[in-house]
Amino acid sequence: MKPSKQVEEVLQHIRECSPGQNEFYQAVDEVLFSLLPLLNEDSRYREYNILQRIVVPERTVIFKVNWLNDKGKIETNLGYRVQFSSTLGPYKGGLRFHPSVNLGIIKFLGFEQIFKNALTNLGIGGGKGGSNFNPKGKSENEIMKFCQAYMLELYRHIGKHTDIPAGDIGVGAREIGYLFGQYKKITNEFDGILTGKGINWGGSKVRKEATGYGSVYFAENFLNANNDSIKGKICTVSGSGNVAIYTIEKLYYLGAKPITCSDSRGTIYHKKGIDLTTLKAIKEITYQSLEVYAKIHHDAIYIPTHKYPKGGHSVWHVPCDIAFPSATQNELTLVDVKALYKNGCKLINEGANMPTTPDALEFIKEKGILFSPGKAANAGGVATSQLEMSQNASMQRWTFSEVDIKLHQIMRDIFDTVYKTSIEFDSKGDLIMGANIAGFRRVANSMIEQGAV
Ligand code: NDP
Ligand code: 2IT
Repeated sequence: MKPSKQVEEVLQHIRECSPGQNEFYQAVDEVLFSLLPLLNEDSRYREYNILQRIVVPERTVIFKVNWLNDKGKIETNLGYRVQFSSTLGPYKGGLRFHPSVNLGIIKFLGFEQIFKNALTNLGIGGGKGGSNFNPKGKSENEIMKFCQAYMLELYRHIGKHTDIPAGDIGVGAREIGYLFGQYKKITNEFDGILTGKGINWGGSKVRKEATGYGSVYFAENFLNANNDSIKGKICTVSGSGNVAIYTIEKLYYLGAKPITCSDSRGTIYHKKGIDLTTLKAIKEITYQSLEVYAKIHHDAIYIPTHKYPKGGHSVWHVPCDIAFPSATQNELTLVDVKALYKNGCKLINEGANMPTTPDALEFIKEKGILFSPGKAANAGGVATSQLEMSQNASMQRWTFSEVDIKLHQIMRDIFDTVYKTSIEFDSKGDLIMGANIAGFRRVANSMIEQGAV
């Protein structure tokens, strides 16, 4: 059977077996189609049925989470952990707490995580989890209660050699703290079963900053390969969470000017540059809306979502040299990318997971805009999680600069691997193909070596 036919069969099959999982189909479609040059060249992947096998998670856990709200009422949410692939190491990937979470979203994230983790060249498999719990508007006590109830079930599925969750949307240092405390209470063991832990109790320096810093390091490598650099660039960033904040911080360190950020209610455009101290205070300490930013900085413009262009997001309509989508999936649409192109944007560097819609990706390829896929550009977070595991296992504590130097090197190596792979398959500069093939090849070859398990 021709590889293209086989790919189509697998895509058809996942639609029949797992109905309604649109984000999962989107992630799988992108990966499998971009593997065609490799599949045409090497028949082993077909002989060993790798495609059919790799799209099925090794284990999917779905559980009920009952917790007591401040009024003493029991609330119920769904909890998930999808343990997708343990081929390269224990399952590794974040937890997302957001009302939009469903099985299809967790599966898309877990699927992407397999290849991202493979690209780091470290020993980590792929997994993802979370809940449809909405942290917005909840008290500190309710968040703690929810985290404890969630861990009361999750604890039996994780372990330092089995599965090591971390943060993602809605799960930051605070939630990791409550989750860890509960795990320790249940098991009576102080174990490195989560990453993103507090610095005083087993966390690693730079883990908080790692995804954002790593994303900027990746962009710098890509620009350098094109005889350019970050210095002096005007940058638009979406989101205002963990990834966005530390992308903005590193952009300033490297002499660029980040002029936007956004949240689920609106966008801030601050022409003279985003004030990082205000942003951190609003998003890391008081957990407020970005509207507050514009009340503090009168020269900043706040655009609420109801004023966004039809089918698009205002953040991408501000002229820039580089765009850093760093909020969520499908946040950069065809309408948006057309505006970026018209305004002369040179590079789109994905900090979030799958932020670009498929039609926007087509347009990007057609126009030859430089593009860094998330599974390569945002891999600095999970890579630094592995550095945290490594410190926990060896009972060491590395300094900020020791970890940062390692992160910097890992991002360079990922870029080199992805870039060289794109050249190997005659698509110089198509880093989507480079990332998917390089990640897949490492996992698939290892699957063949490990036999039918
Ligand atoms: P945070 O929860 O810290 O921040 C998320 C940001 O995105 C917030 O500003 C949030 O706004 C906004 N956002 C979330 N969902 C939506 C939505 N549906 N519509 C509009 N805005 C939205 O998450 P992170 O910064 O950790 O994650 C951001 C992205 O990066 C995600 O795609 C995540 O999967 C990815 N990622 C994260 C890594 C990490 O280490 N944390 C590693 C690699 C990738 P609001 O506060 O209003 O909800
Ligand atoms: O998407 C991701 O890579 C993350 N949310 C981080 C995962 C991790 O285990 O650090």
